[in-house]
Amino acid sequence: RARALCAWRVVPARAGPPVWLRARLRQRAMGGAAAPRSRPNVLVTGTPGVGKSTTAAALAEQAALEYLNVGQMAKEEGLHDGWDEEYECHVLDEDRLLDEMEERLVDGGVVVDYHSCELFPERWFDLVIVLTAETNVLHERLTSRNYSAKKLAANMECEIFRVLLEEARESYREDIVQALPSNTVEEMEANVATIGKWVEEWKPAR
Ligand code: DAT
Repeated sequence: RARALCAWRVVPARAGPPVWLRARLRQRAMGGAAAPRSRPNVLVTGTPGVGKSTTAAALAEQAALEYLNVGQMAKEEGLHDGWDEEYECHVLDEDRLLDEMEERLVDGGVVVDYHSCELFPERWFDLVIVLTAETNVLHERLTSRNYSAKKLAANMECEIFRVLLEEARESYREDIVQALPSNTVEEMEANVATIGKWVEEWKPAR
């Protein structure tokens, strides 16, 4: 499967189970039940450049959620384990990252921003938003970043084949996964308003 390439990612293990299977095994070990929380956790995912950071930060402000940018957290807390030549990115220290995230997500009220979603336990999130952008829009946004031609092509392919949407549908209950277009500022504002309203109306399961 094509992969979104950004500065950070969990690189598939050369040996041993793939990322999604590691997530399932971890989930089983930690217990599969949804944790009781008074506010929802939202995951904002999608190919690099679709507008995750912009949207998630605006949503956090509007809905009074905590914003958690996974790549930034990995950088600030040194949660890395070297550099991967093939994927041109830092390799995340998956176990430490997930342990730290667990602590921050347990009480709810967090919006998480990351360009992959299969590594997180399913029970962490109440809503999974997959942002999308049209090819020409995304291409323009990504060429203004200093990505290699290879990285640019990999991310374009990832978007064209809706890899993140498929990954989200395979990793989470289908009724909590929602794809939203993010080509224009108007669309972004509408998305923030829609998700913000959903957050406001959310009630914990009894
Ligand atoms: P990501 O976090 O998915 O990598 P970003 O939030 O950094 O993406 O956005 C990439 C660039 O595109 C940035 O310059 C802001 C701009 N942008 C994001 N969402 C947009 C939208 N809906 N309309 C117009 N520009 C947008």
